[in-house]
Amino acid sequence: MAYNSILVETRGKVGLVTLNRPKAMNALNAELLHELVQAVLSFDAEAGIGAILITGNERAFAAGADIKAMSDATVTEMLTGSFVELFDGLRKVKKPVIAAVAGYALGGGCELAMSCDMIVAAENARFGQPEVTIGVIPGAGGTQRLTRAVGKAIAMEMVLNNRTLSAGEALLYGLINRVVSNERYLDEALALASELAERAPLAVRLGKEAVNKAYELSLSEGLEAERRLFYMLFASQDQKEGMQAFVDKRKAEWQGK
Ligand code: DAK
Repeated sequence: MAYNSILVETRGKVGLVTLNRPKAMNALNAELLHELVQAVLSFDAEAGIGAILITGNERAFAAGADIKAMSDATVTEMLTGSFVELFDGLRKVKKPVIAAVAGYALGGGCELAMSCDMIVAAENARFGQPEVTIGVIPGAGGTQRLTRAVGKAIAMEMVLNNRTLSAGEALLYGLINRVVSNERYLDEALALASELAERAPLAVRLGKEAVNKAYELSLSEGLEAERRLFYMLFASQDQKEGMQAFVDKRKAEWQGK
């Protein structure tokens, strides 16, 4: 499959998608988003792939939706456009998705990173929701995912007053998983993704589903959902293999069944 605005490759069991509009700071236009979602979903369907990594370049993960493409849009065009549906496409992904962020992750770029399951950031990463500076608010999950991640106080400052977070602040406030040097962030994210790709696939998949339930459900509903997913794993060969391997003091061999 040929793409214009992204680069796609596999590294072992990791599917790597690189946003590739460097001259526009990887601004998310319809083509890029469409290609991104298509590539991620096809990695999700590929048997040999266990985890997916999304990255940008050293200057920008993504500086948001493409303002130039959006500036003259009417409300009807925004309402009927595919931006949010494409974004929502990422929610269908069953395998773990990691964002490796260097430079700017602003607006839709920050929302894209937050749509991933984990974020590895370079020291130079900057996270922000600057929409207020162009007369709008976040529209792809920024006010919701950010508030759940960093809490109301910091989210209010970011959304209402364009406060940006350094990588260190983002780590402190719980937005990201780790901060790595600018030279090593991609390698580190790849190592994390490779580690995930070697784990029991069904347990990883249901673990992701269970954690995501915590966003949607009350505590008792979430606990109920978790329990059902937990029981379900006892129907898998991997549960038998994992526990037997522990008893035998050997490394488990996962089948994903
Ligand atoms: N869109 C289009 N082009 C962009 C861009 C963007 N978001 N960000 C940067 N660029 C372009 C610049 O225009 C410039 O292009 P040329 O002038 O060279 O042609 C090139 O990238 C380099 O940028 P700068 O010259 O500005 O570089 P600097 O290092 O000086 O500054 C910067 C980098 C990232 C701080 C700055 O470019 C900047 O502030 N960019 C805009 C950041 C921003 O405001 N982001 C939020 C966008 S709004 C929706 C839901 C959600 C959304 C949309 C729809 N629906 C529900 C339908 C999301 C909205 C957003 O994300």
